[in-house]
Amino acid sequence: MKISVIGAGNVGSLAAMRIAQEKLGNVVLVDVVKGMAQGKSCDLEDAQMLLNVDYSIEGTDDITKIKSSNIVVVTAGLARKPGMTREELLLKNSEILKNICISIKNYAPEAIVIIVTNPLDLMTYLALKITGFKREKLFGMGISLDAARFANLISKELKVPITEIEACVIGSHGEGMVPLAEFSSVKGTSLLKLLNQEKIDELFKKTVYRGAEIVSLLGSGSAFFAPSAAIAQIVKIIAKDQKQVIGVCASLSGEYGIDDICTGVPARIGINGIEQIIELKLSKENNNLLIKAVESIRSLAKQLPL
Ligand code: A3D
Repeated sequence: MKISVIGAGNVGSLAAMRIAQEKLGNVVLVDVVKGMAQGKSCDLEDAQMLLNVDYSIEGTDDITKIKSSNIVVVTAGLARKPGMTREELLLKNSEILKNICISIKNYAPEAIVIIVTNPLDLMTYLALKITGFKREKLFGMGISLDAARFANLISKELKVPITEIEACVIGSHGEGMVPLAEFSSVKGTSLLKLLNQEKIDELFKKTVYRGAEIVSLLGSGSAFFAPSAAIAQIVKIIAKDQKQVIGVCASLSGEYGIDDICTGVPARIGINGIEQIIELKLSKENNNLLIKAVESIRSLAKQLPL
């Protein structure tokens, strides 16, 4: 299996490392900056003996090397600066993504594409429109990271191992995300039975602003350890055809009463990409929050260079 990662910055290079070390396929790491992807790939190759793992990784500044990839992950673009919202990245990253999508269409037309560049819901929508790929084959990573952040906060609050937690988040990868207490649980017991509403609301808020908290602590750049782990998880589900249900940013066609917009929903993923979008039975309140998030994505989508 050939897996290309476009963008060899913090998220892309760590994702490439995780994918290579898990032996999910032969990795090609691409960056527009001359020497960067090559340098990082040489460094990653050198780690093989120390880790006692054999893997294949090649770095390049030539995007045509993504030719015939089975999976392409797009992490190219600017990251958020302190105080900057993901939406402010919209115009700059739209231009970067547009050119990359044209290359993917030309050189890797059969690939399953995972978009990571922010603002995620809008970049996934733009990539679908530019490539013309089916929604099954092109979707975004974002909401599974948000669920992992929610799980971490639940684990710390209840002092239970993270492995006992199911956490569910839908909606936009941004301030319009909707953490769902009724679909989150510890060892099968609903979060609603374990925490009062005030505590749950506090965890929701912390989850929504977790990315911004990390951006402000780092001082420059945004999170990369958990995002790269979330990318590697999705790549693994596809490469191993695990048919696992996970949150992804997908184009909706009537599900949840929403049409022609991308946002985070649970989906069953396998070797061919999205196999099924799962429609959760949402409370009226959460349904309204989802619709509100989608309206905001739809209004920003008007600014996309389409
Ligand atoms: P950073 O470390 O700046 O890396 C971005 C890389 O993209 C740089 O090395 C650039 O040289 C490269 N690049 C720019 N244009 C091109 C191009 N045309 N072709 C190839 N490479 C190019 O940022 P990062 O790795 O921290 O973040 C990358 C993107 O992912 C940003 O848009 C972040 O906002 C986003 N991100 C999303 C999530 C989600 O959960 C969705 C999480 C973390 C970061």
